[in-house]
Amino acid sequence: MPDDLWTAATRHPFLDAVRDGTITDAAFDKWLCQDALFVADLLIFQARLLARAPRPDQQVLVGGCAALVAELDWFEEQAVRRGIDLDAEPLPATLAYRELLQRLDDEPYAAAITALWVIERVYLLGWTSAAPAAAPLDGFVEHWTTPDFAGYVEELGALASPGEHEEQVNAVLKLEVAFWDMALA
Ligand code: MP5
Repeated sequence: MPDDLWTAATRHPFLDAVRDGTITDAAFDKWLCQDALFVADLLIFQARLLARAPRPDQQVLVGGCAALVAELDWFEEQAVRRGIDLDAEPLPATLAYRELLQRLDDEPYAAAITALWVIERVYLLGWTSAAPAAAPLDGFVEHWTTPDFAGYVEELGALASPGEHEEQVNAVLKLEVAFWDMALA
C-alpha cells in the first residue's frame, strides 16, 4: 500500500486551513463548486458500476447512489447558504478526475469498485484530519465524518481488493492530491 500517497491525499494544507479557520472564502468556495461537479460525475460512474455489479454488491452500491443524489441537494443548500453560484466551469483537476472515472468504466468491476473505495476512504480520513473545525465550516467536517459514512466506507472496503489494483489506487490518490491543490492554487 502506497502509504506516502495516502498521507498526501488525506493530510493536506487545505484541510489544515479548514481546521484552523484560516481558509479563505475564495479557496473554500472554489473547492465547493468543483466538488459539486465531481459528485455529479461520481454519480454517473457509480450508477454504471451498479449496473454491472454482482448481485451481493448491489445493496451497498444502490445506497451509495441514493446518498450521492442527496449529496447534490446538500451541495445546493450549502451554496445558497454561502451566497455562491455552483454553476462553474470544471477546472483541470476536475476534468482529469472525470477522465479517470470514464476510464474505470471500461476496467474490470473489481478494479472499479476498489477505486470507489479509495475515493470514499480518502474523504473519510481527510475530513477526519480537519476535525474539529470551527463554525461556519464545522458542518462540512461533520458531513464526511459521521458514523454512517464510516460504515459505508467499511462496507465498500469489504468489496475492494487494493493489493491487486495498486495502479488504480495510486491513480485516485494522485488525483485527490491534485484536487486539494487546485483549491489552494
Ligand atoms: C469525494 C468527494 C467523496 N466528494 N470529492 C472528491 C474530490 N473525492 C471524494 O465522495 P462522496 O460521495 O462525496 O463522499
